[in-house]
Amino acid sequence: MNLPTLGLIGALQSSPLVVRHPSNPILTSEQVPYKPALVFNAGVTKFQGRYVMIFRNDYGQADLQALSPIDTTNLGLAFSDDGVNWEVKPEPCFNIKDEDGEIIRAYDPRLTVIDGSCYMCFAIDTLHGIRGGIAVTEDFERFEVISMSVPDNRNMVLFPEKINDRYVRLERPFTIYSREGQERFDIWISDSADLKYWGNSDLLLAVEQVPFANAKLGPAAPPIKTPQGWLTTFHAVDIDPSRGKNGWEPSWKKRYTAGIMLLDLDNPKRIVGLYQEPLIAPDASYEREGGFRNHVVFPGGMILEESGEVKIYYGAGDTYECLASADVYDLIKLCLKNK
Ligand code: BMA
Repeated sequence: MNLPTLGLIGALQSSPLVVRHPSNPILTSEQVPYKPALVFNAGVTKFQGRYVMIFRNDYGQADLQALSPIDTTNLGLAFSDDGVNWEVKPEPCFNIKDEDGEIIRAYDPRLTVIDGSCYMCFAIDTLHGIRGGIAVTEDFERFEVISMSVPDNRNMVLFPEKINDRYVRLERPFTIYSREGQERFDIWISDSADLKYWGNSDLLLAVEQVPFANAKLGPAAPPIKTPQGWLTTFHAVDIDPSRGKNGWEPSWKKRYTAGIMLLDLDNPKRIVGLYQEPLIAPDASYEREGGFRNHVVFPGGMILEESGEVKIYYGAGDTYECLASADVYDLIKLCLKNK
């Protein structure tokens, strides 16, 4: 059987059930006390009574007014009492050891609290490929790296508790040769007894199953538990060759949207429902224009509040960190809409 050819996607809009925060962007480079920076793609969770954020902070000769290279990346640390107003710590966190000079940078963190410890999944560019890592911290000063995948893999997220006595993660390997050199990347699911050795891997969601993608998918924020299932976002990418210049780069033909799906509580390899349209499409001004890469929304954190509000944190245009909210039952209804 051959995979279908995927066509152009056309105009997309966010669901009206998602409300962007009026203070967006909620974190920008101006709030960061170190290098000139792009601030985006943060992992966010609640830990020991406070909101904590680890954000990606690209820097170099970066200048929002000019087309200039971004040399490298820090992971910045910020805390908040309300999830909206953030205090950035004076120094970046997570300076990963690099005894053999292999590591280029760590980026796109995702945070999950399991049994009272905070786990961070991250992507890491190395001289020999892109790897997905998992580290654990109690204080955001010391991190212990517990697991590193083989290349190429990234966008790992952990479920917040064991399921049938196994830790579970979503991940996104990059299968270039078998996909005829195209970016046709899917979401996979694996489990582990100890968070270090991963296996029982299966395809969870293929790009052909998502009507608003024609290129690649990836896990977005770590899943949250609801009575109806694990609610989880993913990013979906479509390419349109006519897009041309679209941000700082000479040519950027991709659009990143956020989708949402519900996975079975006992068997998260089963998709209970998938909303057939994007949950968030890049339609706010700060997602569409003026950024490093325009038309990008990239969620990395999702928090379920006691009120039923779901806070969704996302990078916008690879330049800012933003926040949108929705009601948890509205999100579940979207996932179950065509059932
Ligand atoms: C992906 C990753 C993300 C980034 C996105 C859009 O491949 O690099 O960090 O936000 O592209 O540029």
